[in-house]
Amino acid sequence: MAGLVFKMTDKPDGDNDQDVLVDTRAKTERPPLYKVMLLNDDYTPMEFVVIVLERFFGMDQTQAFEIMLTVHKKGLAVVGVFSHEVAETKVAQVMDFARQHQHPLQCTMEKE
Ligand code: TYC
Repeated sequence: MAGLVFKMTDKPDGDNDQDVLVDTRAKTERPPLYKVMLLNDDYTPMEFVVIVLERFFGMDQTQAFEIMLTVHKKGLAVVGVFSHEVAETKVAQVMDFARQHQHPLQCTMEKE
């Protein structure tokens, strides 16, 4: 990484007035991450939410029950943090599964 480098424009007279500052530092930005959240509602059965957390978020039954209860009591909980593409897939999978079973469960994503 050379840092900031001055580069002279190809002027025959070589005057400095039009020199250009070129930033050659390596970019270290990581892609943004997205929180996937489940929202509480009054109708989706607790057992269904536990299944969702096991099936789509790789939780064991103890973890899944705990997070389900957090959503039930607090209104929502973050159930995972993913790249944009993976987060979108998780949200779509949960929403499809809920729709198939006619439950109003809502799953959303938000930039971290
Ligand atoms: N509140 C629901 C009930 O009492 C359970 C529930 C938990 C629903 C979490 C949605 O994301 C949810 N049956």
